Amino acid sequence: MVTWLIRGVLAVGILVVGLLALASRPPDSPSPTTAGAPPSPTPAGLPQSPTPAGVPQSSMPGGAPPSAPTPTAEPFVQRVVSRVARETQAPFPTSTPLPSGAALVSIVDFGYMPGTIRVHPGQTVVWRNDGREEHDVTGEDWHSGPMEPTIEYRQTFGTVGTFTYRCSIHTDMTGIIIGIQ
Ligand SMILES: [Cu+2]
Repeated sequence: MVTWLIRGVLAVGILVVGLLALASRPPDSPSPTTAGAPPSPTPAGLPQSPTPAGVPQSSMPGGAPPSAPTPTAEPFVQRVVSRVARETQAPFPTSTPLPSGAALVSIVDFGYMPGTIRVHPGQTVVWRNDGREEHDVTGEDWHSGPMEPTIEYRQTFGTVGTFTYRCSIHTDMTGIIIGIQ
């Protein structure tokens, strides 16, 4: 009899513990487990709106962090671009050498071909108007004067340096002479 009593007490105790556990769980689990409809309004209304709103707002003032990564990315891109520019500097377009050793720049409508050439000190550059329009070659202190089609103009660069020129008739026509040793 005593054994049955003990077993009964244990069984009742287990039942009570189980019931207590079930009773304590409902408040927590009912929302996700029991009914999806009723629980959702409560958790969604309380935690979602107040909490997310509160967190973003507090972090929004910290809008500084987002802006910080941007300046970091820009220098990186510039570094890559500068490296590309450095590597492409070597194969500058070269002009067609004339039998005389002069460098030929063809003037077309509306540009100089090639737009950038390298010459050595003392080398003569010949511009020839291969276009149908009138052009000229205007440097810093030298000027070809108006050049009708087929007309040529010569200029010798005796020093190392970069010399830019343009067409005074069509000012967006520009060219560069680079004197190298
Ligand atoms: Cu022109």
